[in-house]
Amino acid sequence: MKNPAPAIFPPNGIGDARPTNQAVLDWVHEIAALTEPENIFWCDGSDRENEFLIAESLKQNVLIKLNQKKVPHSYLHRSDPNDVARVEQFTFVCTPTKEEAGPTNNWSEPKETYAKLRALLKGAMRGRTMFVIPYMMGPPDSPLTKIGFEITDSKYVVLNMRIMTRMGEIAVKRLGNDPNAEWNRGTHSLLDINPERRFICHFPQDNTIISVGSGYGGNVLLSKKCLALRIGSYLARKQAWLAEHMLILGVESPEGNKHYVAAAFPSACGKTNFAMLIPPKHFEGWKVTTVGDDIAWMQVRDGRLYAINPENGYFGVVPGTSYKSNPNAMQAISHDTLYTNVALADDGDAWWEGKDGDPPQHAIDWRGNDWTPASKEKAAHPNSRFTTPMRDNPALDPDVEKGEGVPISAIIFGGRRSDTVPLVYESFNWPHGVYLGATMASETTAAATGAVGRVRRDPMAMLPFCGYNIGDYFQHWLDMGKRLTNPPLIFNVNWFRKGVNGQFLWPGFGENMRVLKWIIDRCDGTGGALKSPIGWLPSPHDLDLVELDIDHKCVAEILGIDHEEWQRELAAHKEFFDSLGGVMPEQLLEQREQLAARFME
Ligand code: GTP
Ligand code: SPV
Ligand code: MN
Repeated sequence: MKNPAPAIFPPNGIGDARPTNQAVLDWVHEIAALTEPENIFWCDGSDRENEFLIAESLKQNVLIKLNQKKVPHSYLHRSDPNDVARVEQFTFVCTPTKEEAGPTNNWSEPKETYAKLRALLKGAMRGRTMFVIPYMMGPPDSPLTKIGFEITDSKYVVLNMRIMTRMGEIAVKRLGNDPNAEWNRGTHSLLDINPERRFICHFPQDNTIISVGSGYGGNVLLSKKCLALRIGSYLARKQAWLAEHMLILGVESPEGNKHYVAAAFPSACGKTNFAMLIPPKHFEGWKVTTVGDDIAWMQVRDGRLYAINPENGYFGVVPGTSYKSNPNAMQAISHDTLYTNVALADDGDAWWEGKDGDPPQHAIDWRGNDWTPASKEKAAHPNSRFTTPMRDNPALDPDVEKGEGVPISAIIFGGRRSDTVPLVYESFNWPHGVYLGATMASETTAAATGAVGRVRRDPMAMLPFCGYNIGDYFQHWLDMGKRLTNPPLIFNVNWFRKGVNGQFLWPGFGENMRVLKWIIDRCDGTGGALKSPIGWLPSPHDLDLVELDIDHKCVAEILGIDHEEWQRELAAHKEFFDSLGGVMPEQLLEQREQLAARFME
């Protein structure tokens, strides 16, 4: 391969962490020859580089400076109004056969897709700078840690990747010079931010991602959903581990008894909030710590499941975040934070629906228009986000850098369900727990484009993120269970059940500690429960509800199972399994039969 034609930029020594691995260099040169950028910027992730890129972004209106007294080192980015969430309908898994992608993924043929994307990328970076971002997913000394390179023509992507991943020299070093080393190649170009030319394509067999036409979050921070989940899940099956859409938290009793739990909730269904939970006053001395808020990579060691958080920062939902709902997040995002699509108050502060205090009398909304409390439109987009380093979370777990990960005592599945699904219940065993995950459903949210509030099956919260055939994924979960001599217990939770008046029955947020406590008690063998057709259910006295202002009727209602609703639920499980065709593991079909039979007892 010849040297790339484009100049190195900037010339003053910033941004020159050049990869040393020839395979990476060859690939970068190939993409440069295709996209024809004016400059190549080899990102090193240094402070100096970051300051330079922020200054450039301010000049070019990619960022708006927030009031530095109120939110030091923090900036606002407004994405194109047509580009504010993940686009599941334009997300593709490009395996050689359609069967490998399976019934839940959009599939397109790899060769044709490469050709189509190459045509779109041809000359796409003319007159622009091409950034090469080396990044590492996972702590430096973990066997699960992966290396990726993202090529992008977006400064906003570089600034975000620096927060979300371990970026720069550290990744280049870890990869080394072995031409056969495993690393992910990610190419991103904004093109013209046209929804008709927006494609997020994954080539699992090639460990390759190509994303074009978007500048938003999960579409373009290729480390996150694309590598850590879609490509990650594909590699995980091959390499016998798990890549999951899960938070990881630690919970420690006043006596120092500590457990870790991992929880899969769909997008915008409470992972970040649960991971940063502050126990209510009644639980004085209890401590909840965060390992991760979105993604867990898990491996089997000595018959136990161990989890790492591959990320380095949080890309979290802003609306609803307040000192009341999530004080840890509020502290973390009070400085050194990139805000995307929130409102800009006249005093230069960021504002969003659900923030503490009164709304400003006037603000500029996420689209850049005037806004007042009388406006019909929201000031912040419902999927507006913060990007903030995990280091700034006051509740960060001390073992977040531990290479072997943290041992998982419980796995929790949960969706956003107005009805049917009780506050919490426990599976009878691992295969039954896998069934709970496989049949999870949730009301859709603003995290993806499309209708909001529609109940859909979202197995293990991975519907949009599983990089291969979902039937094989379920089988992989069942197989992993066989290797666990000391498996985590598996639970299902629902913070979002509503009463007849349409209000949430459960206060949620910090009060979820009460549910977490029961889960821990079950792990320790001390929690009480009743056997029900759907699993082990706490009765009201099994939950610690002291000092909780809640109606006894509400508690009974939220812990109850309605047989008519569950007949509909069972039918929905069948319908979902049927829609997957022949890929369903026999064992899960049997689980459904057994569940139906238990309702007949
Ligand atoms: P992604 O980053 O999209 O994967 O989302 P997430 O699962 O981390 O969701 P997050 O914690 O950001 O919560 C999303 C929304 O759910 C916010 O609007 C929260 O206010 C709301 N939410 C979170 N926890 C609770 C809860 O316990 N009860 C209720 N009622 N709402 C909650
Ligand atoms: C999600 O949608 O689950 C997210 C946000 O965590 S994004 O990175 O945009 O996918
Ligand atoms: Mn997520």
